[in-house]
Amino acid sequence: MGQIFQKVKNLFQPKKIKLFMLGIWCSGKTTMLYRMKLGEVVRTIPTIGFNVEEIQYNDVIFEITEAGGGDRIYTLFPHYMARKDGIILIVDSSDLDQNIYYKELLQTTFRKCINCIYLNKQIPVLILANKSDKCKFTDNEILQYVGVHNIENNIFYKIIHTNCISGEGINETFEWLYQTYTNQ
Ligand SMILES: Nc1nc2c(ncn2[C@@H]2O[C@H](COP(=O)(O)OP(=O)(O)OP(=O)(O)O)[C@@H](O)[C@H]2O)c(=O)[nH]1
Ligand SMILES: [Mg+2]
Repeated sequence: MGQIFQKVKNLFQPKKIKLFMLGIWCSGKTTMLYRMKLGEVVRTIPTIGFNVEEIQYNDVIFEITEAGGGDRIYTLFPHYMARKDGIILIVDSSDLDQNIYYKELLQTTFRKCINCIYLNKQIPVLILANKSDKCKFTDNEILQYVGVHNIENNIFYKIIHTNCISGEGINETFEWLYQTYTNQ
């Protein structure tokens, strides 16, 4: 009886999807998180550690974990992937840092995070080409930069241009996430 009651209760509860937000410092992760949560632009300081927010869109709750961009905690990120359903990867499309150390760190962390998500299917990855108001790179350059070619078989991805200040791309972001996680 208790089990049946639980199952019926679950039917009426919003589905919860857990996402990890990855990106180098200053790419706009915190700004994006609160733009999505509050619909407004907040003043940010560099994130030390993590921000976690639940954001409801239609009948789905997205729990988004934003991780600070300091390079010393990158090695921790794969350990947070076990119960995640996908990744939002944010890139500052106005400034792809060509420093080889940081580029490789991002690519390696991205690859490791994907390898640590245990889903029996290709992992959804939403790549946000943020700061589209100052974008200087093509989609191909952005995909090369994040190293999509290293893990192409393990993921299915979409690239969306976003501007946290004007709100461009935010609706498309929600719609893609919603369609991706409800059509499965
Ligand atoms: N022009 C422009 N600036 C943006 C946009 N999104 C964020 N910013 C600015 O980028 C700066 C860094 O934003 P944060 O959200 O703090 O970046 P972060 O990725 O969380 O940084 P860390 O926590 O240090 O890793 C802030 O000054 C934001 O106002 C955007 O779409 N366009
Ligand atoms: Mg931050």
